[in-house]
Parts: sequence; C-alpha cells; structure tokens
Amino acid sequence: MTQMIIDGQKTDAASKQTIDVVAPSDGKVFTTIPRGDAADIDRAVKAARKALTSNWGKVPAFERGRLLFKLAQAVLDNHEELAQLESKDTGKPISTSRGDITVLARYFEFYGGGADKIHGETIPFLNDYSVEVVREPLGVTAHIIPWNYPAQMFGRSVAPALAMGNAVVVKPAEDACLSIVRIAELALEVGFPAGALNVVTGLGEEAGAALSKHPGINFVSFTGSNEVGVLVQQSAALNAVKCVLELGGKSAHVVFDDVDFKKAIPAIVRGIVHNAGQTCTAGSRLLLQKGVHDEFLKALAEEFSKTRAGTPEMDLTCGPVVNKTQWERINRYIQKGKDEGLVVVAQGAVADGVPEGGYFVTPTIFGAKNHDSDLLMEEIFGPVLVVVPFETEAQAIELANATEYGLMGAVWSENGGRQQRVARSMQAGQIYINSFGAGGGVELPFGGVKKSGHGREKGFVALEEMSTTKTIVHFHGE
Ligand code: TXE
Repeated sequence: MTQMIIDGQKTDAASKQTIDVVAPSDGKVFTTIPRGDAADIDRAVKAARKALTSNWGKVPAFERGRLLFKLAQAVLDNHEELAQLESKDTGKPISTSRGDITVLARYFEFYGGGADKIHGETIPFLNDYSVEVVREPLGVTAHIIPWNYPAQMFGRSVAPALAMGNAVVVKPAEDACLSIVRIAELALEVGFPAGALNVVTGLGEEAGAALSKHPGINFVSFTGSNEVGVLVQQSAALNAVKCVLELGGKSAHVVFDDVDFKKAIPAIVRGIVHNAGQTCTAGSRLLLQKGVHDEFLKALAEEFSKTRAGTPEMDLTCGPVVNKTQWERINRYIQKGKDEGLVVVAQGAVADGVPEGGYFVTPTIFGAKNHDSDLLMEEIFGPVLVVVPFETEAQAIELANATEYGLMGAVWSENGGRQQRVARSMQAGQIYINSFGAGGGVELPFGGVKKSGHGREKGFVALEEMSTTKTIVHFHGE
C-alpha cells in the first residue's frame, strides 16, 4: 500500500479511504493508494504556504538548483526501480519507461541549472528614479497530472516550479501515480524541506477539484482532457489565479510528394503507436499528397503491420492502454471508423501470450476520402491513425488546420520554401520539419493553441510562467 506525502511526512488520507490500483496488462488490482480529498488538499496547501515563509522560502536560488540536481541524481540512482514501477502502473513497455525516467532526470537537471539564471532587469526611467524589475515565485503552485506520462509530466511541470522557489502541491492521476509518490519520497531524502513538495493522491472530482479551487493556491497547471481543463480554468478564475492548460491534440503529418520515405515512415509509425497512442502530441492524422499517396501508403502499411502490443516485460512496440474506460473508448472509435465506411489500410496485432483481462488494442490505420469523420476531429488517444489525401499545398494547410486542436504538427518535404511556408501556416504550438518529436524535448517551449490549451511548458519559458515580476521604483532625487 502506497502513502502520499504532505508536509514532509508519508501519510494516509484523513478519511483512511483507499483506491485500488489496477495493472493495465492483466486488469488485476496490485496495490492501493490513499483516496485523498478536500481535507488532505487543505493540509497540503497549508503546508506549502508555511514552507514559503519558513524553510523553503529562505533557500537561495543556487541552493534550490543544487537540490534539483540532487534529485536528478537520485532519479538516476533509482532509475530501474522507477522504470519498473512506471511500467507496472501504466502498462508501458519497460524500455519506454526507462526512456521516460531518463527524461524526468533531464527536467531536474535542466531547471536545476536555470534556478539562478533568471535575472530581473533595470529600466531607464525619469531623472532621479531607479527602476528594478525582480523575479519572484508565484507562491503555492498546483499541478494536476494525467496518467499517460506520470513521471515525465511531473518533471515538466514541477521542476520549473521548484526551481523558481514555489511550494508545490501535486495531484497525480488516480490511474497511475506510483512513480510520482516515489519521486516525492526521493525529494525528501535528498533534502527538500517539509512542505516544499506535497503529493496528494485521489480522484479527480474529489482531490483534483478541491485543489483547483482552493483559495490558498496562486497558480494551477493542468494536463488532461479538454472538458476537465475548462472546469479547472473556471475554478482558477474564481480565485483569479493564473492557469496553464495542456489539453491534448489531433496533430497532423503533412506529407508531400517529395517526402523521404526512410525518414518519414518510422517516425509516422512511432508517432501514433508509441505509448499506445496515449500521447497528447500523437500524430493521429496523416495528410498525404496524391502523387505519392498509393506508394507511400503501401510502404507505411508494411511497416505498421509489424507493430505489436504486449506486456511491459515483452517490451514490444507498445503496451496496453491505461484502463477499461480508455480501452472501450478506443475500440468504439475503431468500430465507428468501420461503420462509417473508412477503409482499414493496415493493422498491427496484439502479441500472442498476453494475459487475459489486459487492455490491449490492435494498432489500426484507416483511410478516409475526405476530412469530415469524427475520427479526424476528436482525440482518440489510442493507436489509431487516419489518412486523408490532398492535392495542393493550400489544401494541405486548410486540412491541417481543420480541427479544434493545435498542439503539434509535422511537414515532410525536401523543398525548403515549402517547409517554411507550411510550418508557419500550421496552427500549433510546435512544428517539426522532417522529424516528429525528439528526445523528450525538455529544452523546447511546448504548449497548444486553440482547444489544446494555453501557456507554455518546457524550455526556459517555463521558468517565466512559474514566476512573476515585481517592479520597484526608487526616487532618489532631492
Ligand atoms: O482525463 P481527465 P481522463 C484526454 C484523452 C483521454 C481523455 C479522458 O483524450 O481520452 O482526456 O481521459 C484529474 N477537477 N487526455 O478521463 O479526467 C484526474 O484525476 C480537477 C489528454 O483520464 O482530464 C487526472 O489527474 N481535476 C491528456 C487529470 O485530471 C480533475 C492526458 C486528467 O484526467 C477533475 C490525459 C476535476 N473535476 C487525458 N476530473 C494529455 N493532454 O496528455 C479529473 N481530474
């Protein structure tokens, strides 16, 4: 049984209630987590507020950076344990979890280095005035984290907040939070003071809702569904606190006739099957120019049909999806595609020998004649790719932008002018040219436009998001 971390202590929920944790690869309960609720959130927010004015608030910037480095090292020292935990909890192939834990450590290294490098400025003003703009933490920051990349998203959201001196309250997803609790334990072991980093496990509508509307928070970062993101923003508005929302996507690959097959095909396959398609940036739409359509699709189908879903230990292309609800939802979309008359272009398979009761989905590519299917508009969050043909560059841009989302996209072409024109016309927070997602992208500003949300994470910009400025105007005339 796992405990959560409040005010430097491992603790159960005040109510003593627990939630069963199910392994996605066999559907069986293997442990429990505390069912934290409003009372526990209140304890955690109060502990964080206290830390701001006592221990944590007094740690100088370079020392904060040093603590982040120590945590990065502790993550690396416990790498295999964290990876195994992540795989058991989420179902990810073990090598995927190992990669995720490495990226987690990178976040703490990157922002550890940034802790003492965000400077204020001085501003020329009227005679006899000096003006300083200093950077300050926001205060208590709240972080509501989903289940698809628990460890990575913890790093992405929490590392810059701690680097800037905020005290943090995390509400991880009830479906997968074990790695996050373990990282918080490691943070205590390396010397983060009590209250600087609190983790309250529990249900979204209980602990999550209580956190986002708590009057003691100064900021909320949310990654998850659009529906809940809107609720979180409403709650934040009630207390007039800033929020950053990352709400998923429907990212498009735009593939032109002059595409380099060798680069594009593995990246497109990986872009939709990695993490069983449960990635906010998943490349779930493929816009394919007519001249190369048939040849490219044939080569893509050949590669895609080799994909296999298996258990973490089998370490195949992908694992199961996180829970029964997601499994049913994805299979509903696959059935809907068939019912709508979309053509099944290729399918991978579920590996032989997976346990009964696991949430494995068959990776699938559909071909559509035009862009009006729900499968092209809605986030499926599974290993399902839909292909649509186009003729002209203008048409490609129009189709790429024809969704409510705008998180990521890719242009595949060897023509430099076209690469730039299309990249600049696509409505998304990140565009790749002749690649798709790379190495965790810790250094690269990231976030959405349209219904994919607002605010930026990753890169140096996150340090600005997680802090505020104070302008000090000093009159020193006679
Ligand atoms: O998300 P929820 P779900 C998308 C994806 C997926 C769909 C549903 O399309 O199929 O969302 O997934 C917490 N107040 N993404 O239902 O409910 C919850 O406990 C405050 C995209 O799992 O949004 C968890 O910690 N918090 C995505 C987190 O919100 C609440 C990743 C996300 O859960 C809450 C996950 C409430 N009322 C899903 N209700 C991405 N952008 O990567 C729930 N939560």
